[in-house]
Amino acid sequence: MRLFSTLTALVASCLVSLGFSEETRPNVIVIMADDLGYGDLSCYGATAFETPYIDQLAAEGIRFTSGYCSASTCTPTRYSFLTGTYAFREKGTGIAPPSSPSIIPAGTPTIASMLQGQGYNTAVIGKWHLGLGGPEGPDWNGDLKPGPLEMGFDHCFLLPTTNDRVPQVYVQDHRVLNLDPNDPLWVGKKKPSEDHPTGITHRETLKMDWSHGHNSTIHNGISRIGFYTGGEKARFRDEDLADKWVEKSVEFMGKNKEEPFFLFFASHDCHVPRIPHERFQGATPLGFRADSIVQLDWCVGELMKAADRLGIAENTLFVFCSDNGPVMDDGYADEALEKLGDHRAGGPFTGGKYSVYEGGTRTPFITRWKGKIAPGVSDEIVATIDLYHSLASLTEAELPDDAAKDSIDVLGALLGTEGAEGRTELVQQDNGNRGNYGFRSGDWKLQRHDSGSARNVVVEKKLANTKVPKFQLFNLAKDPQEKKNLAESHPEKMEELKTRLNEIISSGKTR
Ligand code: NG6
Ligand code: CA
Repeated sequence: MRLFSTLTALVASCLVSLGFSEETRPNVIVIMADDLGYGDLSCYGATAFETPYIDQLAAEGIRFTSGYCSASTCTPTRYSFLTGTYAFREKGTGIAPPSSPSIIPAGTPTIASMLQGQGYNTAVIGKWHLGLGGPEGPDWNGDLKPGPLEMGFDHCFLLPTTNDRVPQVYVQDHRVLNLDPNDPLWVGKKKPSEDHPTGITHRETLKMDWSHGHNSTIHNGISRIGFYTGGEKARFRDEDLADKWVEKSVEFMGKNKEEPFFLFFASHDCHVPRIPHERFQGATPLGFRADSIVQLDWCVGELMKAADRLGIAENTLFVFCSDNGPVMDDGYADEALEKLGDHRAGGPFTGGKYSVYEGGTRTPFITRWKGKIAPGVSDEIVATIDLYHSLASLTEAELPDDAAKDSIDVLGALLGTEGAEGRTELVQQDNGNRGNYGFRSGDWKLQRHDSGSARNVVVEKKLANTKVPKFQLFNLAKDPQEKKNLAESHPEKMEELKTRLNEIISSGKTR
């Protein structure tokens, strides 16, 4: 009898712990697109091409109309997503150069280390662009430390910077993959020899011409930012990146299907140089930019299918987001502008990449957790920076006082819990070194342009700086395009938001 009741208790406790595991320790896959705008998916209104898999994800989950990334360039958004702290609080968090040291110091608490502490197996696969190595920068032929493994990831498989920057090699955990020690990799800022071919000296050999910058070392017929030599066997083809991210991710999911895992799937689509795999080239009438979005959609589909196949779809929370808004000509002549037609990559919003207008940071944002999240559309304000605190809340992790300084627990909004609210306010930034801010408070939006100009205000044009007043005030409910500056007609609102933004910047913390 005693044995029986002990057994019953054991079975019951197993069931409880199974329930616990499913409720509070789902697998988490964060898919971050690169330079994808609010209007770039058919579920967000695009009609010039289709994104059926992401549309399916949205239809089975929640599609947010006020989902944001923290910045309108890549490095500060990724910094804030991982650390839960606004990037403008830390110097050196702007767009990272090819040989940048690790921007996040080893041992910094991150969303990955928090989940690791909760028993998750963690991996980042895809674009990193947060620097590697100590103050001297990356030791490309040695151990690339610190990097993701020193800030909470058990495993990484990376494009070290962004693919328009050298070098075109994969980094697996601490090493450049397939590097032949007899052919060391050299990366530098200056031309290594007089006869080193560049986008300037060998322009006629390029398979895609550059339009600004991007005219240094040539690899795979494309000239890049920065110089490098060697590492021939380690180099990849741009066309194969997306396939590789999927292959490595599906492998990671399969290996870890019995334990909870956290996968940060950092796609490079649709950043320049836009070189989708041959099978996606011409998939749309819009050129390689939209073809790359179709390729991204395929990747998302492969991850969804893998989750189904592995039987983990009901125990996996998918989050789909972007790292900044759209841009057309970002340095290569890929006809993104010429073939754009009526497509509006920023959706109804003004501005895109590099800008603090809504188009710079208001981007696609989708959550799906089959059987847990009731499908729908949400107008709650949520941001990539909030995933840290929200997932800590989900997995019942304690946040150290000095970590995740600006991450707000919006778990209820992310899961669509009845009555749950998102953020009440959010700071948007551009690249961090220009000192331009957007500040959304409810339906109000303050723009503060310390630099005196706004970049790329109309995303359908070539990049340019437009002079704007230092402060502008808009009512997003009535004027989502931020066209009617209410600074003069609403001086009190203006002062209130200016004061609050100052307070947020100087207080060092909003959590
Ligand atoms: C800019 C590059 C742009 C892009 C961007 C970073 C030039 C002229 N422009 O400096 O092409 O690489 O940096 O993009 O070099 S991000 O999405 O990774 O932030
Ligand atoms: Ca980006």
